[in-house]
Amino acid sequence: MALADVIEAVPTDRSKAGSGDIAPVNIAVGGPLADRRGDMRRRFGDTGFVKFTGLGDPRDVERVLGTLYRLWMRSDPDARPIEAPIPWDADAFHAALIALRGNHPKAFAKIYDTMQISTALQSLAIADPITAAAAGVLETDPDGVAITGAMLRMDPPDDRRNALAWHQEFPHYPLNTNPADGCVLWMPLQDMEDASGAFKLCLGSHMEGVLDAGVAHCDRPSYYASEQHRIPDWRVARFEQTRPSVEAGDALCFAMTTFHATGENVSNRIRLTFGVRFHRTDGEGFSPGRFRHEPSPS
Ligand SMILES: O=C(O)CCC(=O)C(=O)O
Repeated sequence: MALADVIEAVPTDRSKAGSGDIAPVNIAVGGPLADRRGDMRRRFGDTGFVKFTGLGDPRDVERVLGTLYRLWMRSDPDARPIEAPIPWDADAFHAALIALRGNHPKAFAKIYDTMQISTALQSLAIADPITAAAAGVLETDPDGVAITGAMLRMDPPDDRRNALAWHQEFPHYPLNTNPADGCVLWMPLQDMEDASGAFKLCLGSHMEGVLDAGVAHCDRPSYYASEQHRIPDWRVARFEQTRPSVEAGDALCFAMTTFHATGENVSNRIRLTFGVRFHRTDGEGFSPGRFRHEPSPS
């Protein structure tokens, strides 16, 4: 089944739309997806997400942060060893990364890009408890899932360039034509409270189906900015929002259709979060596809 078959052009109530909203907003509610709403509710409940406490092994998390520190030492012309029991947890390390991003954006981007494909990050993504948790939510076994987009986000304070606006995950990773056959596992690498940019979700929004606004309206102004598939404010406003409290190593597993967004980081530290997408490989219309290499700026 092709992507176009998943996104059905069903007229929707646009009475709440404000001026400036993007034009066509359709939602997959009928046809083949109607049969899949049962999968969606059974796997993601009424809220659209499941919380796991203490899922990430602290040693795996340390390995990711240690790799980040090591890359910084190697890449920042101003780097000096940080004298602290855990250097990558020191405010001075966060301050140095924030300064590097401002003074040497290409060096920062290369650290960021390297982290994404580092063995430390990839190992975290396929760590047994994480794979088992996601496979369990998707009602299969760990060998019945594949991953895409294992990612470390590094969001500096007050960053609006990379903060993700309200979106669904489906348009970024449309591998399963049944969106209930995929999920996102998101985990902060530090304790996360409102000031440090708690994760935002819209309760129950996963039952909306796939919004074609998200698929059609991609926005990525530069290499340094995140790709955005924004959901219009009027549609977000129809849902109650939540910001689950999470500590380092806790995880949220949510549906590919759940509306979610980056919280505002008003702390003085970089917001370090991990995410990975899981896909059932046995579903109808599963399309793994191939991913292209886009060179880092030099
Ligand atoms: O952690 C975040 O800021 C948001 C991550 C996210 O929305 C995503 O990976 O889709």
